[in-house]
Amino acid sequence: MKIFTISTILSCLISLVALAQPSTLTVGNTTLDVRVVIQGSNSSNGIDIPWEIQWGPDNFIWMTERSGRVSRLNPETGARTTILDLSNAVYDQSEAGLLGLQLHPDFENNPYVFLAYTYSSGGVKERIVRYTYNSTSNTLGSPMILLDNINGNSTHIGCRLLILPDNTMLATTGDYQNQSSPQDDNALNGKILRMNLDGTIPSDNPFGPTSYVYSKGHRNAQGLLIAPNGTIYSSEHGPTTDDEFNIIVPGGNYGWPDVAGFCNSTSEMAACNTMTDYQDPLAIWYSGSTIAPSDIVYYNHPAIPEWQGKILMAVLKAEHIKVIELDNVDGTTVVDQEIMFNTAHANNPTSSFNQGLLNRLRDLCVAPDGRVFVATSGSSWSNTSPFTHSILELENSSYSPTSIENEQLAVRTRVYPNPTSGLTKISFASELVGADYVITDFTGRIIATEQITAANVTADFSALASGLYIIQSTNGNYTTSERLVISK
Ligand SMILES: [Ca+2]
Ligand SMILES: [Ca+2]
Ligand SMILES: [Ca+2]
Repeated sequence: MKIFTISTILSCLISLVALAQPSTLTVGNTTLDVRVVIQGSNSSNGIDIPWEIQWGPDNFIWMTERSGRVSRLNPETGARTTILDLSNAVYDQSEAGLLGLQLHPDFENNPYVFLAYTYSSGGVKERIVRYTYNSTSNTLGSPMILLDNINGNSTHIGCRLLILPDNTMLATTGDYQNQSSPQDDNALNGKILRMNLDGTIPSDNPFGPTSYVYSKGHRNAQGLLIAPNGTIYSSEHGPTTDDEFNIIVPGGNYGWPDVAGFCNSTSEMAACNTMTDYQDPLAIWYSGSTIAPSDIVYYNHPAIPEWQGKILMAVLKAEHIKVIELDNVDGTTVVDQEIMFNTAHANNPTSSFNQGLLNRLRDLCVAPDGRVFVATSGSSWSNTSPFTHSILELENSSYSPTSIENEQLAVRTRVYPNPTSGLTKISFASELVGADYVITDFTGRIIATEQITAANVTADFSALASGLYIIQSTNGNYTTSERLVISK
């Protein structure tokens, strides 16, 4: 007769404890309600290793799972609809599978979904493919391969995608456990690649119009974001030390495999001296261990004031959300960082893992109303047990936008050209004529205030530095907020 041992019973109890999500979390003076939107189960409606979540213009969460499903998830009800099942096509193993997802920024007119996944074809490869969303059938179809035959592996395969304001797309590739690739300009691995949204190479790529390479010397970048000021940030997994937080510049060399973390040892400094445009990270975690940083997002909403204007990083191994505060001049230095929801790790950051309140965190997305959604991935590297893979909503339910904002009708402002550098045409809705318009930079700092004297005006932006700005105006029942990109 088989009886349960004490250790089995204990591990069951520990599992039960680990399953429970906290119902609230504290961020400074703010209390966040935690709600499980959907969690893993053995049924087809559960989820298994959610890799990417992105808020869509339809107010659904668009989600990949590593095993090969793309879904639209109703964030209010948790109902999910699989709109593409690539499980027969993807190579799903360890870190590899269906990974990155991006929606076209003008999805109403260009209903494209960009995916990155690994597949088997004479070894493991990875590809980046564009699908078209059919809203009638609620499915993705018409795949168009943008780039394939990139060398892959079961680990170190990158696959984070990011579409930039100039309608090009960045894609991270890992070193696929081949350390000669990151410094080889002719290899696609160990790089951040940049392509047009049809898969062609942008003519202004830094290594010339025949190279997809945007930056080199990467090991395995798993996070990419563009801040409102136009700066691109990335998180990257280090070997056994030195996870990195980088600013990505075109043509930059991020050092791997000759440099891990800061260029600070004798051999590293010798290597750095031979590199063109070597870039040191802004921060590392740590010189004696790693945390496994994943998705990064820029939080720019008053709903959680402690996080506004800061970068949130989902952390896998060390089980926390890291809040990164940058200097408000040009965002090139980390002035503060905070470990959320893992007191043990916060108290002993180089050695305490696996004690986070939310387990391993892989991905984030922010709703337009300031709610943060988190994709969790169980309590260990190999964890596949039900109910530990989830999408959680973090909401400050005591926050409510002022009623005047609720009643205002958002109207479009058209800016041409955009990006721009000098004289620029701005077309406002006629309802706004007579009101002022305000131009702010990414920190919310007011750069200029002008009156809207006519629906069509011409402005001279030649005095503005390159970066992202917001044109805003409010008049009675109407409001507008439009992005303005200055590129010189
Ligand atoms: Ca995301
Ligand atoms: Ca580096
Ligand atoms: Ca180093």
